Amino acid sequence: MRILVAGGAGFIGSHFTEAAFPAWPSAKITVLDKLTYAGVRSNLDSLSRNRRFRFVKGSITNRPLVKKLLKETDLLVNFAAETHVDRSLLWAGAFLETDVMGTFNLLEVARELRTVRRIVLMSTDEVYGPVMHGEARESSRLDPSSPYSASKASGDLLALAYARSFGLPVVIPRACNIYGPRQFPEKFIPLFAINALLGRPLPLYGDGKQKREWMHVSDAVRGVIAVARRGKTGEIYNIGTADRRPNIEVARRIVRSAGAPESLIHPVKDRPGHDRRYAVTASKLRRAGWKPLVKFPDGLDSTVRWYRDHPEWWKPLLAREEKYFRLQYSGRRGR
Ligand code: NAD
Ligand code: TDX
Repeated sequence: MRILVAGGAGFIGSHFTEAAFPAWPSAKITVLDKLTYAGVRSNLDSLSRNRRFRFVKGSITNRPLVKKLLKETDLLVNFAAETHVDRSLLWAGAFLETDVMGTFNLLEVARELRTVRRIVLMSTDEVYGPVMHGEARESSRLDPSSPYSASKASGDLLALAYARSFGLPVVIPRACNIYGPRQFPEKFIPLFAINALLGRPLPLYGDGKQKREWMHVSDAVRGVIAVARRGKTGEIYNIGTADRRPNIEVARRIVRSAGAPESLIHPVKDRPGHDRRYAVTASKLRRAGWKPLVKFPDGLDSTVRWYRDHPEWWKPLLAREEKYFRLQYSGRRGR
């Protein structure tokens, strides 16, 4: 068994890669990652002595490189993507480049070679757009709001077309919001945890009543492994917890967990096109034997603790991305 994990130096990809070694005990695992601002090579340090592991720096858009790697791959799992909604509102081009054209490149090479036995393309519940009532099913209408979610929806549609037209063995997990250690500090939970620990303001967008469905990264990884093993070709599998909470509640829990005062929570100007609510039903994957195990309050506390105990991980990233944070937040005070 040979596995290629694209985007394996990022948040979910690095947790998936660590879990893949015990899940596929004799597999050789290669990570392909471009190491964009979001890729952190040290996320894979625990594997550096593992003889079944190899790291290749490169892009999923690089046709010859992808061809070389896919020739020796049985299972492809793609996490490589531009992933932050706020950045997609500033610079959409990179999202089309990787999330659409990168996905197209993986599909084209796999179609040409015909040797990859399973292709797992990680996707998101954001492709359904705001779900004001009830829950999105895999068959629900796509209604993306941001350039990020539109790019992910485009990648999904291409992949489904390649499964139908060419019989490519594609499966698509669509996950709700994921949190846990090593998430890049631009995202809500790590950003708020770090700011609370530093005694800095927590920039809550709009009225803070937007709801997100939260899942610990360990449950997400088990979900992706279940889809890789038991998913049917050409099918989508929602991965979710049904645990939905307004952002303001999550912000309050974070400050409490960090031992900071609630007065640090600062309402700021809203995100344009901000989806009010996400909700998915994961009953299809539950029927295949998966269920989430981590309760949100426990997962959140342990995540805040991880950020408190690992400033050496996030401090250099904050410093390197200072320009982004200034651009994103400096003109936002008050809502
Ligand atoms: P991340 O931003 O932490 O990591 C993305 C990784 O992809 C980085 O290591 C980056 O260097 C790499 N990458 C980017 N462009 C690349 C390219 N062209 N070629 C090779 N590597 C490239 O993201 P994440 O949160 O781990 O998300 C991983 C996947 O899961 C994405 O597809 C995302 O859409 C999806 N997803 C994320 C969440 C979430 O809440 N974080 C929820 C649902 C789905
Ligand atoms: O500073 C902030 N203030 C704030 O109020 C940030 C960064 C976010 N928020 C709000 C916006 C959202 O309602 O918190 C919520 C979560 O925001 P993000 O962490 O940016 O996540 P979201 O936009 O929901 O998208 C995430 O989940 C689905 C990931 O970033 C995507 O990669 C994934 O596909």
